[in-house]
Amino acid sequence: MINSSNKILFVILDNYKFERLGIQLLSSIALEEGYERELCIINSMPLEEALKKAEAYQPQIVAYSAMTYENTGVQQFNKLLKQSGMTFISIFGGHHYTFNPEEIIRDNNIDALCLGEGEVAFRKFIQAVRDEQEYHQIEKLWVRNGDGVIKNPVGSLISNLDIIPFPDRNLISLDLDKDHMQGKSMAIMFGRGCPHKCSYCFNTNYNALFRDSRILRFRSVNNMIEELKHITTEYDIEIFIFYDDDCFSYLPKKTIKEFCERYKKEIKKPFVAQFRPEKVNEDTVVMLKDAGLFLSPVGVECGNEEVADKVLQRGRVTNKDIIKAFEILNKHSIRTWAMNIMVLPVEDPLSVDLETIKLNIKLKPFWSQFNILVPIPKTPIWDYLTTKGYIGEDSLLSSNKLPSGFTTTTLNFKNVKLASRANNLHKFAGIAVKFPFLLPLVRILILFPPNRLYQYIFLFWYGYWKTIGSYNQKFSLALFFNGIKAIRKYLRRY
Ligand code: B12
Ligand code: SF4
Repeated sequence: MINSSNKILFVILDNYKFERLGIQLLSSIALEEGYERELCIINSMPLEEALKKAEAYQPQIVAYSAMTYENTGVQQFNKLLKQSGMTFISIFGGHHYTFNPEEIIRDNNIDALCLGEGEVAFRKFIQAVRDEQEYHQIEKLWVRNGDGVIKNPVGSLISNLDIIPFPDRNLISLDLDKDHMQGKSMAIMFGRGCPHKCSYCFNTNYNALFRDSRILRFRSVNNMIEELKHITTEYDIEIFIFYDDDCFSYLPKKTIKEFCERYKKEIKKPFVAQFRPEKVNEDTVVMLKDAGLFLSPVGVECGNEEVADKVLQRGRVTNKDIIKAFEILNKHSIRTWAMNIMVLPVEDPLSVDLETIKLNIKLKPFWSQFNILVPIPKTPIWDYLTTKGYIGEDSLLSSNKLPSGFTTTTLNFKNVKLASRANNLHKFAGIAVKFPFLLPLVRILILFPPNRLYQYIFLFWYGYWKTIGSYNQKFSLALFFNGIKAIRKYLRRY
């Protein structure tokens, strides 16, 4: 017997001091449908306390959202809640469940899971639960039914994004002064979907799953401005961050112009937006800069064109395109943030990484971020890695450990020495781009075994740029100690 408390508990493993627009949107829908709602962030407290918090709330529905490497944690939490004798319906959603439903639904503690965008399905689901109706025949949901599972079709993507309510930004309480890494900022999205097929990204398979839908979709300028205004009246915000992978790369110029004119008049806040390098064009940059664009992350990824094309499947983008993109952005004094992937599955990852660093030096970016490749199951690169023997079929998932793009590679390289040096190089890559004269010294430092000192150097450098460096946040002792605490927690966990 399920309780009828009309309460939904949203559960995530961590929020990494960022917003999570997915559940924030679902939370708005819950409120619209007359539910009370609460959030539990499992890793923000001892497990016992998190379980007690959930039990005390007595939810009718527990809604979990997770990325692949968070799934073990939330699945385990749900199992413990079910074992405690609480009566609730559990529903899971997010990219991991979209791509792995067969494996996930084997867990009897999971009552339903959602494939793809949740807004419509979740609304129908909670309406049915509230009204004590059947909830087994809803598009996008796989629902447990006695001993069996009803697998409804995935349906299509939402074509009109303006029908989606604004995210419930009170769900995740972000202390905008202390807790937020990039100052008083909030995330927002202009659109959804990406037409590219990078091998390490979810989009290739996502787009195949929804091949009959329009992939690239945008909200109207009116709808965007309305939400931005709503945020600025409700919160003390200094910066907006567009989460979109590449919205201004694909929005028609006319729409960008209309948006910039209104943003400049009605919102007037600095903002961050990212680009695909080959899509950076000067007219657009000028309009955006005038409206408030001050920082642009751009995917550089790999300096070796052949590896970028064959292994990362970056599409038609050359080093020449990348150099041109940075020239334009630098010329207009936009802070450029080059994003790169290191320790790639090639015979000599060290040489490729050195090529990437050298390309970055040419770009003169404001700062360069380097991540070690974290492979995601059900992406093209995952298949490549298993076929070529870089990973076992489910070795990373069964290890119950979060692989990290900041520490060491999870891949098995034939030449262990080269891989270890590439791991070391990653720790100094950002510094070498900013101070190229240090590159010869770095080449010597990487010959030593990987160690904690190198790791700390990386995390301090990364932490600096992620907070004070790029976003111009004011330095404070609270921020500094918060940072140290985060680094210690991070190193303990991995
Ligand atoms: C912003 C972002 C982040 C932020 C915030 C995380 C977050 N989840 O919001 C930060 C920077 C923290 C982050 C970190 C990482 N990220 Co990230 N991130 C994104 C990004 C660009 C946008 C997420 C977003 O807000 N989307 C918009 C919202 C509306 O969509 P959504 O969250 O998917 O939610 C919808 C549905 O999935 C569904 N849904 C979601 N939850 C639920 C729950 C229920 C109950 C239901 C019914 C439905 C449902 O309904 C929602 C509304 O339609 C996505 C790519 C993308 N375009 O989605 C990658 C993405 C989620 N990240 C990804 C990865 C891999 C990572 C990292 C592991 C990267 C790394 N190498 O370190 C780290 C993980 C953290 C860590 N361990 O360090 C992958 C996840 C793939 C997977 N299989 O899980 C994605 C898909 C990108 C990719 N490379 O393919 N990320
Ligand atoms: S361009 Fe970005 S979002 Fe698009 S497929 Fe490549 S990595 Fe994914």
